[in-house]
Amino acid sequence: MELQLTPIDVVENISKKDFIKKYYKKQKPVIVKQYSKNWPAYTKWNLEYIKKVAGDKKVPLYDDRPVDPKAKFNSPHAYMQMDEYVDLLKREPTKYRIFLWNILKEIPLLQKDFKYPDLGISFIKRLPTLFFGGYDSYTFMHYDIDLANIFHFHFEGKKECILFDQQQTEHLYKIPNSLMSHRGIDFSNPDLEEWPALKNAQGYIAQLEHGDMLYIPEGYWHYMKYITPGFSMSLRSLAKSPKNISHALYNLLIMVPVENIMRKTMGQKWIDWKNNKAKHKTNSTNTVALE
Ligand SMILES: O=C(O)CCC(=O)C(=O)O
Repeated sequence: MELQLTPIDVVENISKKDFIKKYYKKQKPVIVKQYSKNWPAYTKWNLEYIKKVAGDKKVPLYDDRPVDPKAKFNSPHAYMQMDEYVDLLKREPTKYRIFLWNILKEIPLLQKDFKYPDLGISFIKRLPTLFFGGYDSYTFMHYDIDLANIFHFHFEGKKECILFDQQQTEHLYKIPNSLMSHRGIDFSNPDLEEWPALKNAQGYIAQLEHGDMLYIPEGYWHYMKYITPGFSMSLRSLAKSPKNISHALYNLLIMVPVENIMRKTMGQKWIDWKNNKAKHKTNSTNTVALE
C-alpha cells in the first residue's frame, strides 16, 4: 500500500475570478504552469545568476540532521558563501538547503524581476523568501508558523511536492510543540509498516518545473524534494480563517518560547520524549490503520 495522494490540479493559466472561486475559497491547491513566463525572472533566474548577484553573501544552511537540543528553534546548521554553495549544488549531491532567505534584506535587486500575482488577494510585501536545495535533498514535512497562504514559484530544475491539509494532522506523526512530522519518515517512499497511520492520510502530489507556480492553501503541510538542484521563491498572504489566525498566534507567542525553554532546561530528554510521543500518540489514535 502507498500513501493516498491525489495529483494537484494543473492549469495553463487562471483568471482572478476562477482562482478565488475554485481554489482560494475552497482552500484547494493548484499549479499554474509557467505562471512567471512574463517576468524578467523567467529568463534571468538560474543558479549562475544568483551566484553573480549574491555570490559574496554568507548564507545560512540547513540539512537533515536530528534536532540539536542546544540550538534554538529553527537555527541553521552551517554557513557558507553563496558562490561556494552554488558551486557545491552544481558539483555534487548535498543535503544543505537554504530555507526562508529574505530577498528584500539580502538581494533587494531581485525585486525588480517579479510581480505580486494579480489574483484578487493581498500579499505580505515584506516577506518574499527564497529556498534552495541540492539533488535529492528535501525539506521535512511541516507547515508554516503563520499558517499563511503560500504562492511558491520554482526556478531551475524539478521538484516534487507533497501536501496535506490541517485535517490530516492526526495521521502525520506530528511532533508535539512543533510544526513538523517525525523526521524519521521518508515521505517520498514511506515505510508504512513503521508508520501505519500514514495510510489514513489523504494528500496531494505534484512536480514543479522552471516557471511553475504552486498555490499552497493556509496551514497546509508541505514536503518538498529537489529532484535536481534548484530554487524557489515563496510569496505569502495572511491566513484568513479565525482558527488559523489563532493557531498562528499560539505558535508565535507560546509554542516557540516554550520550545526554547524546554530545550535549554531538558535538552535531549525533551527531544526524545517528543519523538516517542509523536509515534505512540499517532499510532494509538489511528487504530484502523494498525489492524
Ligand atoms: O521548497 C522548500 O525547500 C521549502 C518551501 C517551504 O517550506 C515554503 O515555501 O514554506
